[in-house]
Amino acid sequence: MAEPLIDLRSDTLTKPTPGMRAAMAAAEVGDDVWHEDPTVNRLEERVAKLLGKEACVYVPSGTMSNQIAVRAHTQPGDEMICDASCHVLNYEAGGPAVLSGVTAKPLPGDYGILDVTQFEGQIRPDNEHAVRTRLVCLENTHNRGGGKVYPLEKIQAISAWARRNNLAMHLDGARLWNAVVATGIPAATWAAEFDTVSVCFSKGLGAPVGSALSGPRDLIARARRSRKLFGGGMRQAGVLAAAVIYALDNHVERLAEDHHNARVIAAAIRDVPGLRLTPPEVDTNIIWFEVDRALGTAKDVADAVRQRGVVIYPALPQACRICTHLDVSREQATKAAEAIRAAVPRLKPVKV
Ligand code: TLP
Repeated sequence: MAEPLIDLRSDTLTKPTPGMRAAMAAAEVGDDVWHEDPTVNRLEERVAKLLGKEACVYVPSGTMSNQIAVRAHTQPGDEMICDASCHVLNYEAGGPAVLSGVTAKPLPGDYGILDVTQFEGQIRPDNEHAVRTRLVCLENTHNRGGGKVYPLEKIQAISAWARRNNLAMHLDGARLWNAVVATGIPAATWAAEFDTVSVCFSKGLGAPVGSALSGPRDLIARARRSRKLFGGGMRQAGVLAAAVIYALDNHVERLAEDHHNARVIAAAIRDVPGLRLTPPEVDTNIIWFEVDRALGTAKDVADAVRQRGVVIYPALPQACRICTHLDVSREQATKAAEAIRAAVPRLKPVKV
C-alpha cells in the first residue's frame, strides 16, 4: 500500500483520535441554546478558569469567536487597531466591516508583532469627522508572522497604553496553547492583559470543531447574543465539547513535539539555496518561507515535494506555509525535511 501523504498545509487538518471519538460518543448532552448541555457548560467553566476570566462561550469557529468579540466591544462606526497581517482583518471575509460596521487601522508589524511606540498618536480626535477608536486586537501566536510568540512585555506595554486610553483589548489566541507550551507562561498570565480572549481547539489541539471566547460576564452575555444572531447557537453540542475536553486533557503538552518537528523541517529549508525562512527562526508549529524567483514559484516547490509524498501550502505566488500538528509524527517530519532537501535543489532554474 502507498504510504499516506504527509499533509502539512494546516494544523486544522487533524482527524479526531480513537480516544477523542470515544469521549464524543460517551458525552452527556442537552440543548446548549437553553444552557442545558452539561458538557458544554463544563467546558465553558473550565476554559474561563484556565484564562482567569468570569465567563466563556463555546462557538463553532475561531472566526465566530473573534467576530462576536469585535461586535461586543464596539458600535458601528468604531475603529479597531491591529497589525496589518492579522487574521481578524485579513482572513475572516471582512467580518469587522460586514458584521459590526467597524473599520480598522492596520499598523505594520514585525512578523505580526507590534511595539507600543507604534500606537502613540493613533487614537482619532474626538470630533464628528472621525471614527471612534475603540479596540486593540492582537494575535498570539501569529499565523502570518510564522507562528511567532508575542513577547509578553510587549503585550503588557500595549495593554497598559490601551487601558490609559480607555480602549478595549482583544486577543486572537487561536494558537495561544502553542505560546503557553513554547514559553511556559500560563494561559491566564497572557489573558490578564486582555478584556476578551478567543482560543481555538480545532488547530493544534486536534478537536474537530470549536473555539471559545472568554471575558467579563456582561461582555460574554453580549457575545452570546451575537453568536445566536450569526447562526452559531448549537443544540446538543456536548458531543463536540467532549472532544475539546479530551484535547485539553491530552493534547496540550504534546504541542512541544510539533514545535520540535517544525524546527527539523525549518533546518532543511535553511539549507536549501533559494529558500528563505520568514521569519528566520521558528518559535512554534508554523513555518513560512519565500521562494527565490530564480528557482521557480511557490507552486513549483509544492509540486516537487508532493511528488515525494509531502503536501505543503503555496499560500502566495512566492511563499509557502507549513504547519506541524498532531497527525504528523517525528518520523514523518524527518521525511518531510528529507523531501525538501532532495526535491527543491532539483527544480530547473528559471531565467529571471
Ligand atoms: N486559520 C486558518 C485559515 O483561516 C488561514 C489556518 O489554516 O491557519 N485566528 C487565527 C490566527 C487563525 O489562524 C485562524 C484559522 C482563525 C483565527 C479562524 O479559525 P476558524 O478557521 O476556526 O474560523
